Amino acid sequence: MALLSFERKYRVPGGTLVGGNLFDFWVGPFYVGFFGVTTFFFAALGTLLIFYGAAMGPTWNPWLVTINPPVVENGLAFAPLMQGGLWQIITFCAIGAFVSWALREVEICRKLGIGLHVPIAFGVAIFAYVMLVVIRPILMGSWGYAFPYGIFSHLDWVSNTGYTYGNFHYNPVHMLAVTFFFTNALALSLHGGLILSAANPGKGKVMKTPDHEDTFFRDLIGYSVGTLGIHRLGMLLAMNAAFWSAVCIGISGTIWFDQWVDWWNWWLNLPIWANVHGGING
Ligand code: 07D
Ligand code: 07D
Ligand code: U10
Repeated sequence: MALLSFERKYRVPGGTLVGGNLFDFWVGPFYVGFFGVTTFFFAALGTLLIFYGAAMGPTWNPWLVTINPPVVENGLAFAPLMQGGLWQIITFCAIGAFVSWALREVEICRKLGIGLHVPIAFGVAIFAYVMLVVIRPILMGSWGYAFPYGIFSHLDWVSNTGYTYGNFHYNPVHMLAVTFFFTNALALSLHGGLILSAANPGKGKVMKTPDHEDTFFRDLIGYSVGTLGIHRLGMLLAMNAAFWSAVCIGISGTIWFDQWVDWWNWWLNLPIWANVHGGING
C-alpha cells in the first residue's frame, strides 16, 4: 500500500493514554499527543539550559562545552545553579523527555494495534541512563558520581570511573554486556546480509524467498533460527546489552569497591587447588 493511502487508513483517532482527543493530531509527519507536548517541553527546556550553561562557561567549542554535576561533597542535596544545579534540572528534563518519548511510542503502538516491543526496548536504554545519573549516585550518596553533560567530559568520566576500579575489563558483568554488544553487531550483519542477498539480487534477477534464507543457514551451520526468530533474537541481544551495561556500572561502587581483578580471587580460592602446594594458600 502506498505510504499516503496507508496513512489515511491508519491515522485514526484514539489509543491515547492521557488527554483524550485533546492533542490527538499530527504536525506534518509527527504524531503529537499529550506526550509529544511533554517531550517538546522537556527537550526544549533542557536544550535551552545547556545553551545557558555554555553561555556562562569558558568556551563555545562544542567538544569542550560541559555541564557538570555538583561536587561529591554536595551529597544528595540541591546545588546552586552554577555549581551543579543546572545539571540537576537538565537531568530532570532529560528523564522527562525520554519517558515522554517512550509513552508517545506506546500511544502510537496502541493506535496501530501493534505490540509494545519498541517502547519496551527503549525503556531498557532509559534504565541504563537512569542507572548512571540517578540510581547509582543515590546508592553512593552523591550526585557527584554521575556523568557530566559534555562530549569530551563524559568520555573523561568513563575513563576515570573505569580506572577507579583498576582495569574495568575485569568486571564480569562488563564482559557480559560487551559480549552482548558484539553478538548484536554480528547478528545484525548476518541478518542484513542474508536479507539483501535474497531480497535484492540485482537487476533482472528473481528475488528469492525465506526458504532460501532458511536453507542457507541450514547448509552452513545445520540450523536456522527462522525469519521471526532472528528478530526475537535481535531484540533479546540488544536489550541484554543495555541491561547488563546498567548492571555492570550499578554494582561498581555500591556492592563492589575494590579493583575488579580482585573479584576473580574466588577462582584461586576454590578448595580444589587453594590449599595445594603452589596454590594461593599453599
Ligand atoms: C547513532 C542515534 C543518534 C544519536 C546521537 C547522539 C547528543 C549529545 C549534547 C553536547 C548511538 C546525539 C548526541 C544529543 C549532544 C551535548 C550536551 C546512537 C545513535 C548521534 N552518550 N559515549 C557518544 C551520549 C554515555 C561513550 C556520541 C548520550 C555514558 C563513549 C554522542 C548519552 C557512557 C563514546 C554520545 C551518553 C558513554 C560515546 C555518539 C546519554 C556509557 C564514544 C553516540 C543520554 C554508555 C562516542 C565523543 C551514538 C563519541 C560517544 C551521546 C552516555 C560512553 C555524543 C546522549 C556516560 C566511550 N556518546 N556515553 O552514536 O564519539 O550512540 O564521543 O546517556 O566514543 Mg556517550
Ligand atoms: C546509557 C544511553 C541511553 C540513551 C538514551 C537516549 C537523546 C536524544 C536526539 C538524535 C547504555 C538519549 C537520546 C539525548 C538525541 C536526537 C535528535 C546506553 C545509554 C536514554 N567498554 N565502561 C560500557 C566497552 C572500557 C566503563 C557499556 C567496550 C575500559 C564505564 C558497554 C570496551 C574502561 C562504563 C561498554 C570498553 C571502561 C562502561 C556502554 C573496549 C575505561 C559505563 C554501553 C572494547 C578506561 C558503561 C551503563 C551502554 C555502562 C560502560 C563497552 C572499555 C569503563 C558495555 C566494548 C576498560 C565506567 N562499556 N570501559 O551502557 O555500563 O549503553 O553504562 O575496550 O558506565 Mg566499558
Ligand atoms: C526500522 C525498521 C523498519 C523500518 C524502519 C525502521 C527500525 C523493517 C519499514 C526505522 C529506521 C531508520 C529510519 C533508519 C535510521 C535510524 C537510525 C540510525 C536511528 C537514529 C535516528 C536518528 C538519529 C533520527 C533522530 C530524529 C528524531 C528523533 C526526530 C527529531 C524530531 C523532532 C525534533 C520533533 C519531535 C516530535 C515531537 C516532540 C512530538 C510532536 C511535536 C512537534 C511536531 C513540535 C510542535 C509542538 C507542539 C505542537 C506542542 C506544543 C509545545 C508546547 C506547548 C511546549 C512549549 C514549551 C516550550 C519550552 C516552548 O525495523 O522495518 O522500515 O524505517
